Amino acid sequence: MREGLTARPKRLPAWLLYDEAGSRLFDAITELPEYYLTRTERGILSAHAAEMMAQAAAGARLRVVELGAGSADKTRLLLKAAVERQGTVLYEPVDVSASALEAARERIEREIDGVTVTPRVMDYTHGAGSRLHLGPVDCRERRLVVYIGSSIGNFEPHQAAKLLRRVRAGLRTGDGLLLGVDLAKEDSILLAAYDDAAGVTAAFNRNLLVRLNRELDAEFEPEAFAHCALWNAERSRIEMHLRSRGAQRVHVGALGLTVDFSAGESIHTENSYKYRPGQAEALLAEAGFRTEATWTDARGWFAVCLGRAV
Ligand code: AVI
Repeated sequence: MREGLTARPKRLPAWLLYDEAGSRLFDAITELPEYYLTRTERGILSAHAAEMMAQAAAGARLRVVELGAGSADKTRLLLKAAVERQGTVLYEPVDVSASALEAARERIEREIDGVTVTPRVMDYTHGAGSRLHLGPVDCRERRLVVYIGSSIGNFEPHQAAKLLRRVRAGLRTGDGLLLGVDLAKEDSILLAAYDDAAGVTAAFNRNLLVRLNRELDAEFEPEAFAHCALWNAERSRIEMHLRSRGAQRVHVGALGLTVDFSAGESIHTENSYKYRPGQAEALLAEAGFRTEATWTDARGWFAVCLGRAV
């Protein structure tokens, strides 16, 4: 935090957005009319789940791992398709939140017969080592890692490549990766999705300051910062910032730090990369996956790619 608040321009890591209140606000974002991502991806999964599972299985039994599973809402479509194909399926959701995993386990086992859930509490983004430890797998099974929701878009391109290489290193040749990416599109659609009329995304962004006040004894006045979403066309990303409405000085007690803001100065809080045609496939190739299929919606706003570990 000290590094980010004393940097020029100022920045804070996006993971800070997801405390309990932030996670609730993010869930609310996924339901907003402007936030097309969740419903578009759900539409793609719902239309193609059976085909996705058949292609990923390639004649074997599948075991499904999900990174950043959260409530695993959309994944249920895939699990249902897997159960229809092979009768039963083992589902291994990975998330940092034990409570979210437990809720997902309870709901999935109650609602879908044939799914056994074995949750893993793990921070897959910061794990030590060069490979993701996914545990042993039956030699007659193939693993399918599901990484959907455009979460990969919140990583810088080099970090995204590194993460997928770690995933690949944890898999065997022939295993699969199902990756959901948001695609570049008209600015007005992107900007509305990250600056909604009801102000939910603004509250989500400002909640980061509320968290710093609580956890680091900081004295931010959240309303003294404006939520700002920008489209950076050159880098193909939406940026979220908190822009100081005026000149102000903020004390951060736990750091013994005083931070000065000039009017209009901002803290960069998140990037959300939007992929151009062929970029997701290139990222997969760089990480050791051959793209076998890419499914999109009719408007071409979102894509789900199936990569095969080679
Ligand atoms: C979690 N992630 C995919 C969201 C996104 O769209 O980049 C986070 C988010 N930030 C603002 N709105 C949603």
